[in-house]
Amino acid sequence: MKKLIAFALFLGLIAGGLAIADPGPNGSNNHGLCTAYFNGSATGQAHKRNAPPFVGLAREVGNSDGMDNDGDGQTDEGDEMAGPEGIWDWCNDPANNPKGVGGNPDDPNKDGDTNGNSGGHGGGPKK
Ligand SMILES: [Ca+2]
Ligand SMILES: [Ca+2]
Ligand SMILES: [Ca+2]
Repeated sequence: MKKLIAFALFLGLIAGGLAIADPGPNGSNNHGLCTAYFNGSATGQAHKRNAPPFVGLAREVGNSDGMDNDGDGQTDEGDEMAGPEGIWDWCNDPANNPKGVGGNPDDPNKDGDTNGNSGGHGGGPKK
């Protein structure tokens, strides 16, 4: 219960900062979003990922990752959402999140393929 309350407060902090239209990463909250996304129980993570700030994060990543996330033949066309692996990569890119993912995050790339959408990009970090 304490965790739930803490999480609700945390979400409130995020939402309070950008109550208007487009929740999601805005530069100043990238670290908090990334940290919250990858911490907590599996159930908790699944729940919070439906919350607007995290949906916004998935959209932001999905529409800027150069991949056809929804498999419709167009890339980054505006309605794509990235899965945890893509978001993990984004959150670990210093250009997006210099502080990295805080807490004790679960690396989706090390825990098997949990969402089945990683076909085609399993080659590890590119650079
Ligand atoms: Ca994309
Ligand atoms: Ca697409
Ligand atoms: Ca599409």
